[in-house]
Amino acid sequence: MKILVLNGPNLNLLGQREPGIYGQTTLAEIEKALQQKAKGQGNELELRQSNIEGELVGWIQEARGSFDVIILNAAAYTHTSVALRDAIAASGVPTIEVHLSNIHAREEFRHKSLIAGVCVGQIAGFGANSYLLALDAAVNIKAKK
Ligand code: CA2
Repeated sequence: MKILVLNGPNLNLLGQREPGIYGQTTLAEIEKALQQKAKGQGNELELRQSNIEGELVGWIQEARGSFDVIILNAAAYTHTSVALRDAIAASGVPTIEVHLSNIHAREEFRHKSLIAGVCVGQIAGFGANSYLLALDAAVNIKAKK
């Protein structure tokens, strides 16, 4: 199975700033752990990060026909982007929403996810492990198909 892992704005700074909220693990370290786990599962991963909303939209559109599942941490765009929501719905690729922090236990503006309604499910609050749990969920989605 082919899985596309997308990370949104500022996640490239992980482990370098605000370790109190987002932990000390860098994005490169998360990606390495994901690659290792995916290899063990026999899955193929492609990992991308962008600070640009339109770039994320383009990647989601292009995923149709090329990827079986998308794992997406849309970061701040989670709470603002109708464009990302529409792209997920249009692509038809099952998408798992991921967050490092528990967005429901934080500021009120983070409680609302505009993408949640078009995703298969949401994994939030487990730090870097949220991504690894999402890989398990991806395998489960595929197995059910
Ligand atoms: O908890 C998550 O994974 C978030 O998607 C992270 C976003 C935030 O806007 C969402 O509400 C929840 C923020 C990502 C910014 O990451 C940084 C990492 C290090 C330093 C500064 C920002």
